[in-house]
Amino acid sequence: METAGFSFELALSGAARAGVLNTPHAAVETPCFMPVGSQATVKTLTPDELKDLGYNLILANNYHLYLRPGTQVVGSYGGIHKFMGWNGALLTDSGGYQVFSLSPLRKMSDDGVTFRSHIDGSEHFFSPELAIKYQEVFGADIIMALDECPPVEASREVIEAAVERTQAWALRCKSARTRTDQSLFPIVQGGLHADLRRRSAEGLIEADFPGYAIGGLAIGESKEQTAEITAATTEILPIDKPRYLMGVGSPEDIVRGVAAGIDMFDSALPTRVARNGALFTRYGRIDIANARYEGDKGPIDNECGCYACQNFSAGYVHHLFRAKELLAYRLATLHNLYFMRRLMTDIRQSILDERYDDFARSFLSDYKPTDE
Ligand code: PRF
Ligand code: ZN
Repeated sequence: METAGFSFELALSGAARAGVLNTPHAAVETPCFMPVGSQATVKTLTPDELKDLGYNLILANNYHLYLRPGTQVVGSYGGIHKFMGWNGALLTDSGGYQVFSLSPLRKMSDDGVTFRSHIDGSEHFFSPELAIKYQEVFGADIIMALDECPPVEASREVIEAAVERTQAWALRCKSARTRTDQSLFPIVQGGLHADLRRRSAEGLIEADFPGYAIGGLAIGESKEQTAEITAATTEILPIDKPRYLMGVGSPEDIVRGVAAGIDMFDSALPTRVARNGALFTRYGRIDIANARYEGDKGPIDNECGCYACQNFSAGYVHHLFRAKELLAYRLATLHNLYFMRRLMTDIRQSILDERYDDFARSFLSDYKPTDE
């Protein structure tokens, strides 16, 4: 099925790629980072603030919104866009991964997955068909196939079975579609096994989708393993379709992911760590709650143009965190999302200027990662 209003144009493509992802609600410059708004809100910010930061594609989640407020409720508003007052582009994750990471109990079969709500313990069932049905009600521009994401340390047999099931489910998701204005991306699984990644990718490519996601990474393996498997997978994926690395990530992981040919990223990390007082700078994260910022008259980051850095001192933001004032979380989120947006703009420009290798080398030598 062709998707109305959707196309991907590559402006420049070596290993690292710069392009534009056209969706019904926005033309998105890639590589892009998508802020996470699982509950139909990017925590602490309004849609206007996200737009002002330069974002026009954000993520929401089928699992969370199906459980609360419920598919019917969101549907009664006409979908997530209208429900949350967001007129940019939207992507919903299918919920496969959240069932694994959040549900206290689940039972997988070829039919689908039975799970318990992490909110009230009630029992629910997702099949590939239902995951599509709910995502069609939610109305995102890009929707994801239901997948099985086993733990990275699972046996080869378990991961191989997940690859087969994820493949079968992707085909069922494709057949279950009734809307023509949403693009469906399937998800490559296969753990850390290069041959299973290849089998997964080749099977999905055979079925021809408008874009491909890489799942099952950034779930506890080393950063070297993430980079290696990502590169081994993008090598197989078609050049002219967008590639989305799910749940990545940190600034340094994104810089490496772009080098491996990734176009789209999402992660709750920048917004989550912001609410813990961890603020990004070119040299790594600072902990604004640290005593050293008490009374500091300078900005959080003197290279930053964000609202927080332009209007407040580091010492004031430190005080807000110490006092657990709500403005602390807003200012920190504004700062980290500004940083991510700026990072993606710099990445894209350096690809267009054909100097991405230099950019990545210089960024990675300045930026001191924090473990998390
Ligand atoms: N599958 C889905 N969503 C995801 C993942 C996955 O494997 C990951 C793994 N990093 C993040 N989000 N459906
Ligand atoms: Zn700032």
